[in-house]
Amino acid sequence: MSGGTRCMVMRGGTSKGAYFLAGDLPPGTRERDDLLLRIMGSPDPRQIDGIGGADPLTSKVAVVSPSGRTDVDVEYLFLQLGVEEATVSDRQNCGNLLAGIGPFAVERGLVTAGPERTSVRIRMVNSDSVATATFPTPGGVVDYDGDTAISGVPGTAAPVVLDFEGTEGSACGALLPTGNVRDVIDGVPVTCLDNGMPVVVAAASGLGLTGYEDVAALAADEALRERVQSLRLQAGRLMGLGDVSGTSVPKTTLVAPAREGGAICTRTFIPLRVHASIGVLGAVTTATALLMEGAVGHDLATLPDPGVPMSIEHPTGRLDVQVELDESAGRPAIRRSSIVRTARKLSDGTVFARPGSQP
Ligand code: NQM
Repeated sequence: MSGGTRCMVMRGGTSKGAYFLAGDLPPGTRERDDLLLRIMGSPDPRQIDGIGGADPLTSKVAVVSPSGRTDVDVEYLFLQLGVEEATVSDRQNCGNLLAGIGPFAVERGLVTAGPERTSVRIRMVNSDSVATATFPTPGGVVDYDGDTAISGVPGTAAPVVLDFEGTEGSACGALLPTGNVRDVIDGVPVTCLDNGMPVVVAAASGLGLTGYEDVAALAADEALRERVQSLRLQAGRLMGLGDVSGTSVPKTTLVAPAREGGAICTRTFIPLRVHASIGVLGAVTTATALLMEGAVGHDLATLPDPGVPMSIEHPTGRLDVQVELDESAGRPAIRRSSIVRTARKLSDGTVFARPGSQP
């Protein structure tokens, strides 16, 4: 057995992942990805011989390094590992694992904590955009405890405030990558948007659904899965992403009028598995669509007053996001996006990968 690899396991928002310093991993991408797959236990539906949790939301890796840029503290590369497939993708970002990056950077000594709270400027390598994470560090030590609750996580924890910059066109190069506010694919009106995550927004009714179905019912609907796949394959081309059959983006979010007092009700496919809630940047992108005149969902949403967070309902609760859109110049532009998450250190130590000779 090898000497193992230094690794911290953290819950970031409603996801869980393995956090590494880049310097603790092999420098070559092939060797790094091979090691990470063996550490997580992929490919295997149960990831039984690794530390992955047999779900895309718990088969995630964050690779963190000091930044050479003067306006940024650390670089964060997100890697989505397949569960049943031996895939490692850097084509999407993860706003949930992002919540753990600031605390991890302090824990590993990359950033010196302030006496009460610390703000860490993080370059999200996948999208070449920046997020500032602010979290409590009383006495210069990360405090994970607090009274902020987020849907999908039991109990409460310390808030991590995430402010995004430059998320427009994160993977597609433009906020409206097809050039249109609305397109029609397979007869279904959609809005294809990228404000941190490429997302295809469609009305649930456009697919013959109410939008309030539970996750199990949606997951069991084979015909729906095929329709979602057809939508995203065509949308992927229109969005300039090429053939997206083997990638985790774009996501598809189905929207319906809110029924719990929020702005909208959502059901999201990542890319075909039904999300238990909704991703952070996926929610930021969906909220952006709702604000846009003419976009799918705009007429279905109950929009809050400017400056008030928008509450996105999902299968296990709500996610509140703040997006400010500027449509004054004719072309929509993002003024600000932010969100509050929590994170928690679950373990810190050495992880041992299964030997490399196995498939
Ligand atoms: O959208 C799931 C998640 C995510 C990604 C996904 C995410 C985001 O819930 O920023 O956080 O969309 O694959 O962690």
